Amino acid sequence: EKNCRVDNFEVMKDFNKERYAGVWYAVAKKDPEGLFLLDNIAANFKIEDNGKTTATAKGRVRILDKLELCANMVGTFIETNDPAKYRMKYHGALAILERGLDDHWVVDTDYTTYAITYACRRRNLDGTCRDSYSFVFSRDINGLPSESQRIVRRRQEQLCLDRKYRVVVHNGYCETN
Ligand code: AZE
Repeated sequence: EKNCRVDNFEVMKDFNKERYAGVWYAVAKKDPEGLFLLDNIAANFKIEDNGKTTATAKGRVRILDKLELCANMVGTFIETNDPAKYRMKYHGALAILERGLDDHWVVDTDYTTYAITYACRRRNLDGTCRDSYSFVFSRDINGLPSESQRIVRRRQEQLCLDRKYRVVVHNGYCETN
């Protein structure tokens, strides 16, 4: 029987943050409740000289009901006992943008092609997730090869999020806005 308790979700074994660094393009996402990055989402992970991970992320957002812009977000990563499970503090370069503290779990990656990340913001009393988001990242803005898609599909099922993802469009919006 399927176990959808968040504490039982498997994450990347022997996660290597150095190999994970660099640019990742979101090619699919499962949205949380409320405001979120819409499309044209790219993240750049860096390991600072002190060993701490930071990331910048861009993405199109709609705020104040009708204002569309490209959000420049900054995240700092707090390590936990599990190297693949971070707490991510984030904020927007503009004060009107969101800020918050989310989980950032690297569920699986081969470092060179694909990655899948997961964040549960609110849990139900039975330990399942009430409000989550998840990204499928690709090193290639044009998407994932079918071998990686197969792996990602299996991980999405293990996160109890199968069929909850939408494709993330890249049309250059955040290169120019
Ligand atoms: C992530 C990649 C690593 C850095 C960051 C990420 C998350 C960003 C958000 C942004 C939300 C913005 C909103 C603006 C109105 C995981 C993509 C910072 C969650 C809703």
